[in-house]
Amino acid sequence: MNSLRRVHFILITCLILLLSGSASAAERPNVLLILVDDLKPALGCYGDPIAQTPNIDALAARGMRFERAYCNHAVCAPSRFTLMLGAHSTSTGLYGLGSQLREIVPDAVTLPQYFAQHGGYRTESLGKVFHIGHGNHGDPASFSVPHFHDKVIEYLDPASTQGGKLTREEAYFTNQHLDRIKSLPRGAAFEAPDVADIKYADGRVAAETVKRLQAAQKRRKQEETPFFIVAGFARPHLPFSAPKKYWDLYDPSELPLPQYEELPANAPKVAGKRGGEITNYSPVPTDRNARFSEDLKRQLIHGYYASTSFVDAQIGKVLDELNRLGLAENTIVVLWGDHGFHLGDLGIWTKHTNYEQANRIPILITAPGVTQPGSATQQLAESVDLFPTLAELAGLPTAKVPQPLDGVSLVPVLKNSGARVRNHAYHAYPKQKLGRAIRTERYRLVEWKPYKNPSAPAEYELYDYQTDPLETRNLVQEQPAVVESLKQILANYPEPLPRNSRLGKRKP
Ligand SMILES: [Ca+2]
Repeated sequence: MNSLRRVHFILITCLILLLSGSASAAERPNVLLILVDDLKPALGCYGDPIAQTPNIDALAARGMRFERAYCNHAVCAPSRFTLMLGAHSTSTGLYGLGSQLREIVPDAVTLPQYFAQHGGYRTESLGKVFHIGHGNHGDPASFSVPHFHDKVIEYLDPASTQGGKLTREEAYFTNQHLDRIKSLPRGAAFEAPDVADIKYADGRVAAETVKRLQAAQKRRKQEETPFFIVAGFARPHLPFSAPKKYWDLYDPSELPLPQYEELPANAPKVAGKRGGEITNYSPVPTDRNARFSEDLKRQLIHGYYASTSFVDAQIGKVLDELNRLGLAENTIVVLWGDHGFHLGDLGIWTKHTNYEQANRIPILITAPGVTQPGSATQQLAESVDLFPTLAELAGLPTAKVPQPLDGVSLVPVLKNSGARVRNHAYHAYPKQKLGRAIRTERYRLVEWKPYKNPSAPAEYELYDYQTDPLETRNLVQEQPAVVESLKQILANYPEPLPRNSRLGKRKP
């Protein structure tokens, strides 16, 4: 072929691809999806003055940071289902830690499955991806190869487990003795042994992800197969088990203590939380209403930050390898926290609420050729948006899947941080009543409705983040017009599906 003919051939090929709106597998970008358990935006790139997270900050500097991103359901398993299905928990009925995806939505096509079916991707998963434990065993149908499983609850110091006994949360996460958890001893809330990163699961998951990237690069070169790799990290989920060197990054006296430790004034009782998951760890008081000593608060907050820095270092190893292999220019990288975390604010620890700290999450998206380096947006975003966003970025057909698709594509925002594709975020959390929330730039409305008698009067909460960022007062009585406008947004959502039968158990 002479050079003129070659130019013609290339131009015609480009035109065909452009007109067909799709590319062959060989041209598709790879996807690296990094999931971090219980990670709130306590990160340098989100302006946290304490956090030491240089690797996640470097990732943010390569792409777009979503300043107003929210999970759809503030606990591990249901939140991960919302990400993987692009569907709200209230659209599927997947509300519980023990909810079985294939029992409730048998023909669901998950995000990686969609990429395999429509884009010829090889899909792989490592570490904490689907929630495993509490009766759940993951979803092998989602991936091309068996899942690389490792621990979430992990101890190295024998003193953390009363000399090597099976502790409550270890049993939950390994599906053992689920009927008698409270008879087991409590494990430590934190430990800081002087060990190498690889001694903990996140170190091993990073090392294995590095190997998978190396193999994926070869496969891409030899067989032109794009990859969709999901790497899930366990920290900063409790227990805060992290090597000593990450604890040493912080001066405990400089850590921020919670500013407001009461539940919001005039809020419905069902909305609040005391005790729960945190009380399964020693030395936390077992009395759910007990106040924590300042020393304990400081240790827990220290543990959260140390665990985040530990995870950051592991993510750095994966991203360094992506760069070294020359894959960064053709790989979409997403970092996502499955929900936020209360560090003693409102007197609440961990998650399981419809309040700001349990629901606001980090979302970072780097899409080569689409996102601007170091960009940020105020666009409200939800976990469910990642399904249609990634599909569009990869040039896959507009997602048509058996499950309801509640997400909207954020691609217009990735191209232009000022573009707007939604004016609120939606999330839900089931307690003694079902709580559903609308978060706008300024307000959050939460509706709490009984399950059995949905026509019974609902209870409401309203918070104004402009005048009361710490959620100290429910303003539902003071601001009826705002309440009414947010109720109208909520009314546009479908009736929530019933809570499944396993709910009602404690949700760690
Ligand atoms: Ca989680």
